[in-house]
Amino acid sequence: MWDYEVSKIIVERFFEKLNDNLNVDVAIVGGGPSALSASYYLSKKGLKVAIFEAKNEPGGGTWGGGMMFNELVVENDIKSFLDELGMNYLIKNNFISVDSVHFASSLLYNATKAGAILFNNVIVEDIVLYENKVNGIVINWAPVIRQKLHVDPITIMAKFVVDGTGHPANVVNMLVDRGIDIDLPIGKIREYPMNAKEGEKFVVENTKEVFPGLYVMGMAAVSVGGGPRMGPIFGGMIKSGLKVANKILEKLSIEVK
Ligand code: 48H
Repeated sequence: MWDYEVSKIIVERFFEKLNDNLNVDVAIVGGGPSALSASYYLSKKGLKVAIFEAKNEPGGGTWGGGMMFNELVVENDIKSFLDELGMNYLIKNNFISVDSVHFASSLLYNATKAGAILFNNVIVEDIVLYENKVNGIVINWAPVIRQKLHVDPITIMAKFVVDGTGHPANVVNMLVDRGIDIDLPIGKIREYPMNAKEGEKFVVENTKEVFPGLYVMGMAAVSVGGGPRMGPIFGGMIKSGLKVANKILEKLSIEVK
């Protein structure tokens, strides 16, 4: 009875994965490029990492390159990271050009190959807060949220939660909306107009713990810090993900590169 066996394998394996990830070291919200580079590195260092992505297709804003020209640019100084991940690319003066579909799929392959578990079609709708520290996330199926079904969520406990939700900084917003005191340098969540060079620097500088137990990376770090956007250059996203990973490893006194 193949039909029975196929369904049984899927159901059993999915619930094994879910059960195994109800309490993780790091819960990463969003499956964009910063999330995938952070997850790759943290998993490689032996941490239990789960990524929660609202869409069916993880990868965030990488797939479409710039204006659907499916090529993107990173800075020369992350060449060794691309090499480590086995990516193909072309060097163009100070920049590196990478096929955006190849970039997205390489990040996804390497993060999951290193051991990170990715739950797609799952929306993080809230955080778990104990004694002024973020201790986990609250999840539900994306269709439940989109269809506005009255179905309660479940929780994932985590030592560290990382907001990798991109431009809207959705996780940080969950604190701000409640009026919970959080360090916002310009008093609100807002990104500024395009300035690629400044934006690339800003995103890395503003990758940090913004509230006990909660870190920001990628475009969420730009919006929370109040910095400029940078368009289809993605080196800063990778560096931001790696910086968050290093910050978490430092907190756990695990040796970093
Ligand atoms: C689950 C969620 C939730 C939620 C959102 O936007 P992303 O690609 O994230 P980054 O920051 O790693 O990369 C940003 C980059 O793609 C980009 O947009 C750049 C460089 N822009 C520059 C510019 O000038 O425009 O991915 C975030 C992911 C998405 O896939 C969302 O679906 C997901 O997070 N997400 N997942 N629960 N509550 N909110």
